[in-house]
Parts: sequence; C-alpha cells; structure tokens
Amino acid sequence: MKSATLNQYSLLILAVTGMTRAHGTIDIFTADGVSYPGPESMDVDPESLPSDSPVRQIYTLEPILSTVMDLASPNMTCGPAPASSAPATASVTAGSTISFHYRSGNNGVWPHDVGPVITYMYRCTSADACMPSAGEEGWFKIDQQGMDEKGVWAQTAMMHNESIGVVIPSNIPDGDYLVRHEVVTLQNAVNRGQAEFYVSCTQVHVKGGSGGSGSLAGAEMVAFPGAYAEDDAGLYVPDLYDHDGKAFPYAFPGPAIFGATPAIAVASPSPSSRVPTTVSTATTATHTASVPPSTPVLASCTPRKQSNGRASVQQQRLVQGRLNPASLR
Ligand SMILES: [Cu+2]
Repeated sequence: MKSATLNQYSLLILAVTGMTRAHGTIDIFTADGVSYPGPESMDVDPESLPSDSPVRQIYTLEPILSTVMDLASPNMTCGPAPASSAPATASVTAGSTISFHYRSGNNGVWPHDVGPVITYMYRCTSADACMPSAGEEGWFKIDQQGMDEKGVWAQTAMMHNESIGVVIPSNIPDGDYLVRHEVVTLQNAVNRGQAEFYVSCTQVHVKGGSGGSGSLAGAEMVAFPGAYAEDDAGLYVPDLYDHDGKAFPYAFPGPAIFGATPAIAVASPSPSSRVPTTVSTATTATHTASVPPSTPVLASCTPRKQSNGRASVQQQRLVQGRLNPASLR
C-alpha cells in the first residue's frame, strides 16, 4: 500500500510542479560533518556555482536513458556535465559515512521512488584535474542500496528530504578521488532502454585510510561509459510490477562492491548492509497491498519543453564545445 501511495504522491507532485522539475541532482553533500551545497543544473540556473561546492555541475536535469546510445555516452561518466571541475574538494575520513541528497530544480522535492542508489569511486592524482576518459576501467563500486523488506526503495528517502548515507571504505589509499553518484529510476524500466540515470560526481580527498597503494588491486574496475548494457537485469525489468507491491530480489547492475569479496573481507562493514542486496519475500508476509500492483508507467520523464531560452543556448554551445564552462562562473 505504501508504494502505491508514494506513486500517487509522485503524480501529485508532477501535477503541481509541472514537467520542469520532474528530475533532479545533488543539492547537499556531507562529509566529516561538513555540509556542502551542490550547484543547480545549468538548465535550471547556469549561474549557480557555489564557490565551496565539491559537486560538479551538470548541464541538464534530463535523465540519461538505458538505451544502447545513452549507455555509450560520455554523460555516463559524471552525468551530463561539461568537462569542468568543481570549485572545491571535500575532505573525508576513510571508513566514515558520507551523505548526499537529491532535489529537483528550484528546490523541488526529489520525485522518484522506484530504483536503486549506487555509488562508485575513481582514484586520481588531483580531484580538481580528474577527468576520467570514456572506456577507462578505473571505477570501483563502494555501495548499492535497493529496497527494504517492505519493497520500499532507498531513493524514496530523498522524497522525504532524507539523505542517503554511504560508507567510504576504510582500506583504500589516501588521496584524491571522484565519488560517482548514480540514482537509477526504474518506473519505466518494464520497457527496454527506459531505465533512467541521474549521475553526478563529487571531488573528495580521502585521509586516514588503512590501505596502502596496492589495496585497490582486488577491486573490480569498470568503465563509464561501458559498464552497463541495455539488457542488464537491473535495468530492463519486465516483471517490475508483478510482485504485488512487495520486495523482490533485485539484480544490481555493475560489478561487485569493493571489499565484499572474501579476499578483502577485512574491510569496513559492508556498505550494503543498510539495505539488503537480496531480500527475502518471505519476510514481507505482513505487507498488504490493496492497490493493484499494475502501477501505470509514470509519464514523469518524457522530454520537456525548454523553459529557459538562455540556458538552452548555453547548453547547445556547451554540447558543441564552443563555450568554456568556466566563462559561466
Ligand atoms: Cu525524472
């Protein structure tokens, strides 16, 4: 019943705010007790670049889709972002919990409640200058959060203005990294190519790590773009609405979580412990769903009309490489 109510809530929000706020990006990133603001997407406010933000700005809130074409796009690296760094780098202690929160444009609430939240890291010499190239296998997964035993997905918390907590592994080498945030929405993923990705990157400097420079040797490194395929079981989910609104085993896309393999199991508590990777439907017997599970496909992510002509021109120039993002600051 709860998930059905939340879906109705989504529709209500859409009815109130219209299509321009149907998507979102990070507005708050917290590490070591310090909260940093995230910039608005450029199509919402191209001037929004808080000088203390470690979160890289994206140029549109529009989602990346799980189509063959989009999955091969450089947008999968750090979101639909121009090749520019963030003004700041956040300090974070290895083994501690970072948290982040997504909102939709102009401080609207995050509107989606179906799908996982997945987090990757990429080590580099200087976070500020870190520009992973497409196809470079340097990303390792540190966390994935699916649904709880009642079938409520982790990202639903952000709909209620709660943050997502992710443990930074305690045994990674000190130094600079990008944290790649990936919120996947599956409300349309009963159709191939219609999962949606909301991706962005945050620059961090890790200190206090117990691992030496070789401690990432056991990590399963993947490339973005490159790690996902259109038919991945976690991205094309034809039976998504066949579970009577209850929890079901969900196959996360991408590699295993770093530190989750037996060889390096001495790492910090599994970041995924917050939400089980696989949930037993046997524990959801008390959950009653009085609303038919055949939730209609939400129309929340259909292409919208451009509402800001100025941003549109800048976006086009950025895409075509004729405008230096730095000139917008
Ligand atoms: Cu959306």
